[in-house]
Amino acid sequence: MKERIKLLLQSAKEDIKNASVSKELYELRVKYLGRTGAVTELLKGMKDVPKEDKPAIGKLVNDLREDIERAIEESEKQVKAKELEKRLREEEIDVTLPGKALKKGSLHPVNLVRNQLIDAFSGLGFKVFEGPEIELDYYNFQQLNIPEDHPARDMQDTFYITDSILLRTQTSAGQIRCMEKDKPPIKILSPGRVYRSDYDATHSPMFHQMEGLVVDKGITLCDLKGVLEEVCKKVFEADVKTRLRPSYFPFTEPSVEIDVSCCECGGKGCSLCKGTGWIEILGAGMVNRVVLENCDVDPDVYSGFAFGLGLERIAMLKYGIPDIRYFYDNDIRFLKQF
Ligand code: FA5
Repeated sequence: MKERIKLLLQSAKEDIKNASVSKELYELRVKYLGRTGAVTELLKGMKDVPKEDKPAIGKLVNDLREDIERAIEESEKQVKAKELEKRLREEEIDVTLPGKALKKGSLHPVNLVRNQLIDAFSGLGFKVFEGPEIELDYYNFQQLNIPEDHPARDMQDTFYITDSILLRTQTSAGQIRCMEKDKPPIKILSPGRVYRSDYDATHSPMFHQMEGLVVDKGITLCDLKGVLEEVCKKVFEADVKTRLRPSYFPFTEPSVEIDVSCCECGGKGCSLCKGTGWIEILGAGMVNRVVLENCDVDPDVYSGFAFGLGLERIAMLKYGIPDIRYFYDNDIRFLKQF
């Protein structure tokens, strides 16, 4: 037994001396001191040791265990110190190297145009007034002089939540909400998302509009033309002209479509303006007397103009984007150009 103990201590010390990483030391601890380890096996053999030798042999086995334990601990200290040193050397950080640049986002082109328009209109005294996207048929159609079964509804088919609640088709609903809340003078802009069952290169089921409404004494179509011409010059960053063409909206009378002179060719005619020199950008008109009356505003005292433009349409013109669907694809190559 004494011989076995001696040999075991020798072999353990040899093994521990050769171990160079913590993992090997852990494995040696299991090999010698674990539940099925060599020292434990030795202890099991104690039952065969003569009774009178048991105290002495028992002490030797205990000493053996303590010696191996101590040897492993000492070796562990050294190995760990070496490992730490190696890691620090390998993971050394050169603080003088340039850092990795963070990728910065940019504003979506629709938001860019929205902000530019708000900026330009704010300079003329307009305040932002936002209405809800889930809207009552009452505000989106009825109060705008579009009763049930009116043919103008066909142009703006939308997504209905119930018979009387829908996803708004136009920010014009905000006109009514604003006039219900405030009395003239009114000068507001109402930007936001609107929905229609449309889908092609220039029409999307969800898009953005910006409504403008001015109601006061003595407002005329000339005010509308002047305001829009001023804003278009700022937003298109060019000396664009505007022209009014007759149109029809149930909530304005007279109604007009507004064209700007083509910012690509300066009005000479090109592929963008389809050779006409003009590009349509919005619908507008003088607020219909019926709409003013619906909102308890006396049409014999007050008059107003309103307009509604598509933000995607303006962004497409300004940045030369050929398909509205690019706005919603979230393709980083497209978005990072703005
Ligand atoms: C209207 O929505 C009226 N509410 C505008 C208005 C306001 C007239 C106030 C008079 C007074 P219209 O349906 O033409 O009008 O839409 C206005 C603009 O929204 C269009 O010129 C176009 O730029 C944009 N637009 C319309 N449908 C879509 C669509 N499906 N996708 C993207 N843009 C669209």
